[in-house]
Formats: sequence, C-alpha cells, structure tokens
Amino acid sequence: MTAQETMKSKLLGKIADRTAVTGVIGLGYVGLPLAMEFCEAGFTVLGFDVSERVVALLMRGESHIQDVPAAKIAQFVKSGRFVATTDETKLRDADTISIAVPTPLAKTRDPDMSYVIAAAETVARNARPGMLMVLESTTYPGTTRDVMQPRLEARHLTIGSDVFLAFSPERVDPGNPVWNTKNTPKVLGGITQACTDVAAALYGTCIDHIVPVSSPETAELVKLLENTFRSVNIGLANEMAIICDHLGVDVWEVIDAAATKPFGFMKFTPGPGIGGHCIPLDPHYLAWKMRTLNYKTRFIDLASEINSAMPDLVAAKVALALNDESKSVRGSRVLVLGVAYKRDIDDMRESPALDVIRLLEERGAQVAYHDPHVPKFRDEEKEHAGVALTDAEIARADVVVIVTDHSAINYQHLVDTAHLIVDTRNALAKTTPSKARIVSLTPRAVNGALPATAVER
Ligand code: SAJ
Repeated sequence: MTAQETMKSKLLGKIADRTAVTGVIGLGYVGLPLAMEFCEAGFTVLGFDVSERVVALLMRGESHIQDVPAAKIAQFVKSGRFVATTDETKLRDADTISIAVPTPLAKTRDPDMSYVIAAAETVARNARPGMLMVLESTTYPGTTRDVMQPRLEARHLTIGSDVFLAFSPERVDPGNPVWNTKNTPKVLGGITQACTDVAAALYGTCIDHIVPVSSPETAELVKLLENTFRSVNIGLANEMAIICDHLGVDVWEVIDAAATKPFGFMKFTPGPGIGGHCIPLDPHYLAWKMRTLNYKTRFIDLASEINSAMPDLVAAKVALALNDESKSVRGSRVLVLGVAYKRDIDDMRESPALDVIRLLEERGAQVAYHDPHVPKFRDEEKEHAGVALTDAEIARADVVVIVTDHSAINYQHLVDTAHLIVDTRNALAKTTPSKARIVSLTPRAVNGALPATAVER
C-alpha cells in the first residue's frame, strides 16, 4: 500500500470507528448545527470560534442559534463530546476540519474574503499530515484551490496524500421546519478523488444523502447556481410587477394563476426587494469572479439591478398613495409593518425594510415600525425601537406600509382600523374590504373583478 493509501485508509478507519476528532471552525448558524450532527454521529467534536462570547456561552450549555436547542449543547458539553475553544492550537488534535465562516460583501460589492483567508491561515498553522479540510462557506469558484491549497502546500503538505481538501456548500435554511443539516443532500467535491472519498465518508456518517461531484469548483458553482437561480427568478417576479403596474393588471392574480401549471413553472413573488445573507450576496461572488475573466454576468447584474430598485418603487408608491389624499410624504406619519428580511423570522440582514425606511425618512416622513420578531434594531446611523401595534398607533398613521408579511399580524383588524395601507407582499389578499384604502404594487383584482384601470379590451 502506498503512503497516500495508508494515510487515506488510516483516516477512513478513524472516521468509521468514530475515533476521529472532528473540528468545526465558525460556530454560527452553519457550523454549530454541523458540530451537533457530528456529536450525534458519535464523534468527539472540537468547535473553534474567534468569539470569546460565543465559546463561553456554548461551554455553559447555552445556544445562540435558533435551530440548536441549548439542551443538546449542554448534553454534549457535559459528556465531553463537544468542546468549544478560541485556542487555535487545539485544532492540531483534529483529524477533520470543516470551515463555516462568513463570506460577506465589501462596501464595493466585491467579495470580502477576510474570514476565509483568516480561517485558511489558522488551519495551515495547525495542519498536520492525515487531516481532512472541508471549506463550506459560500464563495467564488476556485477559492478552495486558490486560497486553501497553497497555504497547505506552503507547509509541505501534499493535497491528496498528506492531507485531503474539499469544498462542500452549506445549505442551511434557518428556521426551516422540514429541511435541516441531516436531511438536506450534501454536495461535495475534492481536489483529488481521495479527497472526495474521505469527505464523503465523513459527511456520510451524519447526513442522509451525499452528492459527490468531480471538483471543488463544481461544488462551489452548485451553491452559486442555487442562489443565483433564486435571485434571477425573484428579479423576474419583480419586473412582472412593474409590467403589470403599467398594464393595470394584478400581478398576484397573474402569478397565482400561472402557478396552477403543474409542470414547467416555479412560483416566485414580487416584493419590496430582497434581503438575507445569501440571495443578495452570493450571486455577486460569481459576478466578481467572472469580471476577473472579462465576462459580464448579465442575468446576475440585471436581477440585482431590478431587485435593489424595489425599495425605491415602494417609496414612490407610498408617496403616490399619500398624494391621492392630498398629503405630502414630508410630515406624514408612516407605520412600517414588518422589517425582518422575510416572514416569520427575526433576521434583519440586508433587509429591504432598511432601505424603505431610509428613503421615506429622506423624503421627510416620520417613520415608525412594528415587527413582532424585531423589537429593536440598529442601522448604520441609529437605533430603531419598534412600536406596539395598537389601534391608536394604526389610526395615527397617515399610511401603513406592509414590508414583511409576518403570520402573527391580524390583517383583517388592520384593514378594519387603518386609513390607508400600502401592501408590498399581498398580505391583505384574504381580507374583506373594510375601512382602509389599500394600495398594492399593482392594481388589485378584488373578488375576481378586473381593476377599473385594466387595459381596454
Ligand atoms: N423573496 C421574494 N420573492 C420570492 C422569494 C423570496 O421577494 O419569491 C425575498 C425574501 O423576502 C427575502 C429574499 O428574497 O427578502 C431571500 O429570500 P429566500 O426565500 O431566498 O430566503 P433566504 O435568503 O433565507 O435563502 C435561503 C437560502 N438557503 C441557503 O442558501 C442554504 C436559499 O438557498 C433557500 O432556497 C431559501 O433560504 C429558502 O428556500 O428558504
């Protein structure tokens, strides 16, 4: 047996009998659930994070991630199965290291690779023969080969024989009641076949369905295709809203009817723009990479252009709605309803509500917000505190703007109480007409009747 085969078979053996120590760098919404799955699979797990606060709370058996119960952490900390640390030298004891650190965009909308580079250097400083490293952070194609591999080779470690290196995209959807780390298929691609084999063996111990692909670039692109697909189709839905507004047609009725097609169609809906830490960001990693190769990724750029223009369109709708009441935006009181980036969560990252609020304040509106999941938040300038959704608060608003359609809101009571509502999410579709005048992104087909402004037949 060659040296490579020996190293590979030794590591495969330690994975099979669970004596391998599995390391996870980055104990956030991706890394912590993964660490828990490794614990459940019977491994001793070493979690590394740069945050003293996170490491301390985890070692107290507490959880900072909504999908990871504190009891599970406490159980594995107590049994010694899970240890969190900020001491990178402890990584030398790990046989495998999965890296799940952030990959944000810089202000220039270019990739901010600082976290990945820091993690790569941490791994390289503590790497030893026999280790498997798997990068999970969403990034541009080529990162594993161009950022991870050279740093390991600089330590005289040959990929595929001394150490094993792969990419495996994270597919964590926080709060998803159906899909979790264990039951979501896991794509992975290694620098060499041996790298792919070892990565597949590791993840196969705790994830139901493994999808090996032929290279890290393939795996990196799989993730980018998944989220670019969403961004482009959301952009199409938003452009359809603009088209329907010009034509005097209810875009929601069009989409709902199109969605009755049992094949060849997938429903996406227009809205006030796109938020979150994935969809607004991930496609820009691919666009950036392709710019370095002098290729312009037109679909990505156009979708981004349309999606990021939606907050302006919403602000214009609000201004028009107030104008129809002979009111100016300046001096009007606006109540924004729902600020999280999507329904029924508390995450504010890249939320379009931030842009809508800023645009309305810039036009002189007095903006308050209510969000049952977000009692307060800080933007670049100041802290915002939510207001209670009382009848008095609704009544004193010149206009209520539904930006995020949380399920917890009583929308019928809202239309019974408010004077004027701008609905950017079709949240009021099932309400019966009442006191409030309702303005949508497009004219609303109420009770099946075409809006008065429908195109002349
Ligand atoms: N949005 C629309 N119209 C749509 C769908 C979404 O305007 O038809 C908006 C949302 O309101 C939100 C943004 O786009 O502001 C992103 O929404 P999302 O449903 O894509 O949710 P995310 O950002 O949480 O995306 C995550 C991604 N998961 C991973 O990357 C692992 C994405 O791949 C998932 O498909 C998505 O969750 C999901 O399906 O929940």
